[in-house]
Amino acid sequence: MATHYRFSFGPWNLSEGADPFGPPIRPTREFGEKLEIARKLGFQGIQFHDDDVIPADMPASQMERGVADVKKLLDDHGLQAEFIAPRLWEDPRTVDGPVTSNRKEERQYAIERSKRAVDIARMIGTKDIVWWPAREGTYIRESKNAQDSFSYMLEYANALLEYDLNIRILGEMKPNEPMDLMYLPTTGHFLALCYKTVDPSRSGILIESAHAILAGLDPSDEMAYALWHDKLWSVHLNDQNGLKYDQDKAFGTVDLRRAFNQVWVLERVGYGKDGAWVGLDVKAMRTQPHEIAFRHLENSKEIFLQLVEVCRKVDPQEVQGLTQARDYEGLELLIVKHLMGLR
Ligand code: 3MF
Ligand code: MG
Repeated sequence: MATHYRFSFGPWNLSEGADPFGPPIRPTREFGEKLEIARKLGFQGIQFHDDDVIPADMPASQMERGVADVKKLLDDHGLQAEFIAPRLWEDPRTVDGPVTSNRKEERQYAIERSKRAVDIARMIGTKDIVWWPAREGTYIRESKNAQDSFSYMLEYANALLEYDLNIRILGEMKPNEPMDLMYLPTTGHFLALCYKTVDPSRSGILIESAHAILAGLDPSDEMAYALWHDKLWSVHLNDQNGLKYDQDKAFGTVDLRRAFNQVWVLERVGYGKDGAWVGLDVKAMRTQPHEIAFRHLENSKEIFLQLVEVCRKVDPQEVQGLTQARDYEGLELLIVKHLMGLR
């Protein structure tokens, strides 16, 4: 199918299947093998954490060479780097949420590590820095001053925006996990922060479907709201079965109608025609055999493209007629029939 959409995923989406209750169950794939899978499945981009590119402790003198090696591998596979996301949740210095930590030296670590991620982004050829503030929140409310925390988050964003005038920051908000309660838990919260930064024009949003669902919100409305602000700069499409742990299920596999609504919003504004990516953030089931532990990616992409087809088949005049007659029951049946392949 002819499409302008460009797709990406992160190397963590081809994982060994470990979960909090069990060890890895599949062998680790070499990075090159992951790129080969991306190419074969028709993806155009790879999302990176900073240390997916080079180790966090690689000396500065070796960085350029290290990043160039990865860039060459990407080029060889016809792939681009979509974004770099500083991994601010594994190092012991990040335990209290480095950006909002009560310790100054840890807040400093967050900024230094993220400036280095900006350097990596420049070297690998992307302007986009994704900030998932994984541990920026609290286990108990009394442990931090919330207002101070918001100021630290603003200072962090400003430090990066000022460090390199070409980069954009994309906030990827999530209401909980790993923290009990996270600061700036939704798109709307981060949007408000965007307008307070030193450069709102370079401060925007990446929306992950499951994160919106975990916040009890509808991902398509969240996307529409960010689009209305001209700030939906990327997405992490996936699905989520209720208010449980973050599941990262293949797109459209839990609630097809909800997935359709997201595609409908994106398709109707021509999302992606300016180069914005359709990013996936999906996890293979732990039961999936190694040799075919990429079908969650393949399927998510296929389901997205099929839903684009469904959107294009829905007759706008029929929708308009039903809307004008306020026959929303009729409109609902029309959409459901399309989703059942009966139209
Ligand atoms: C967590 C996530 C993360 C981010 C990634 C890039 C591990 O729920 O979605 O995936 O997407 O860190 O920001
Ligand atoms: Mg994500």
